[in-house]
Amino acid sequence: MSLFENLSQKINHVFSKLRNKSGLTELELKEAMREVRLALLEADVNYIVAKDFIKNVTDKAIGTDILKGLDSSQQIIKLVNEELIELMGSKLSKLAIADRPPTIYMVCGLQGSGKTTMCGKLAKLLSKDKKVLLVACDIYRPAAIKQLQVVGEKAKVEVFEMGQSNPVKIASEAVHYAKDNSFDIVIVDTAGRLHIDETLMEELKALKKNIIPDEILLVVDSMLGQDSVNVAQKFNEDLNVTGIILTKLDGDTRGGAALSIKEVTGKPIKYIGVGERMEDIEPFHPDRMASRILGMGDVLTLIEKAQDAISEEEARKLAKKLKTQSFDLEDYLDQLESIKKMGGMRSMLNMIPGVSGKIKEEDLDEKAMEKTKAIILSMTPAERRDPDIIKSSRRKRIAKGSGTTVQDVNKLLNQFEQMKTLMKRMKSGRFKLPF
Ligand SMILES: Nc1nc2c(ncn2[C@@H]2O[C@H](COP(=O)(O)OP(=O)(O)O)[C@@H](O)[C@H]2O)c(=O)[nH]1
Ligand SMILES: [Mg+2]
Repeated sequence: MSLFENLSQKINHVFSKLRNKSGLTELELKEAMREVRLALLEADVNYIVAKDFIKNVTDKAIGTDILKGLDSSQQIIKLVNEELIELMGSKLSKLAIADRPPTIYMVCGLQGSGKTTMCGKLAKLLSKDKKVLLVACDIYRPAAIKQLQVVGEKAKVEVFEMGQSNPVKIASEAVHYAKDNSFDIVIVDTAGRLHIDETLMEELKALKKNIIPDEILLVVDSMLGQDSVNVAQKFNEDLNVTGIILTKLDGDTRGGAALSIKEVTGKPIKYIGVGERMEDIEPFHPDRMASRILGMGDVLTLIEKAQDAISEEEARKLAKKLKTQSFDLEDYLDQLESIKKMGGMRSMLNMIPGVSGKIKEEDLDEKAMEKTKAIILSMTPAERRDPDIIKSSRRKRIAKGSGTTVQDVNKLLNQFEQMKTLMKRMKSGRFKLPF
């Protein structure tokens, strides 16, 4: 299940009942809002937040005369959308940058919340145009230092470590090192505990006092639901954090944290983690998130992901191939890779308006994609360029080489054939995408 799928489905259901009705009574509005409130609570939204939310929308709807209007249900959806956006912080909140480098980000949170992974993701993202240093201040387990090194390698950024010595000392040395070696950004990975405790907080406070970070980023595991909001509140009281990063929003979290945390802590969500890979990070755009919740998709994020996954050059080449119909299995393989880079088929489809929330798990077999890849990789370049030459004996060889069956190979070749036909039709204008 994807993020907010349930909430999205429920809210859509409420509004589909109202659709095509001209004018609404106050009672109908209140009944609909009651259902929205239940949906929010089921998504694990803090109950006070949910209550205020409903009150705001209801008051606004009654205060204007949209109930009498022709498209009142559309107007109410618009109100809900605006209220959702406001709830999540109105607009994108960017990371602060110091006047004089290096900019220092201190990353904190409970153990297992995803701090180390997030340090790597941020490092990779920011290192596109900045020189980034990762600092290992989680010294209590040697494995934690090693993990940051692995993450640093994946992100291709340098990792500063001094083994298991004092975290405050390590951090200050790291900042000196960063100054001497003209790093732009220093990201400090800190230790967490399974539960908030005073020792942890004291250590973080000492660290804060010493390195004076430009941002204290609190990493919060969204799977904790309501608890994540409590954790955030406590960290914020003690450390006065500057921003929140929600992780694991790819899992079957109900998403409530994303909707409550800003309202409860007053601190903006800056980024979200949507998977275990270094690329699985998104800036948090409240308006786009609201759009996803209401099943309106998120085309902008989709486009950005596509831009990250394929270069402009590649995109141009692909467009040309599609035009001249010289698209072959080699290109098909490239496309599968791009889809993977973009976070997989499911996350992509959920960002398309009208599609989100309508896809069933069984329709999207990501393993099938891996199988397809294996089959194409077992073909010779000549076969990939001209699949027509793949007759029976070649099919057997390919099946064997890819650990699949001849039926699997047949299926792939048929699919590819169908896709080409589809492309021809799209080109001749006889086929329109459903959205
Ligand atoms: N599905 C998913 N897993 C994540 C995400 N972020 C981190 N993880 C996983 O959560 C676990 C704990 O992460 P880690 O970075 O070690 O947490 P730390 O103890 O706070 O440093 C690891 O297995 C990560 O792969 C995310 O956004 N999505
Ligand atoms: Mg860690």
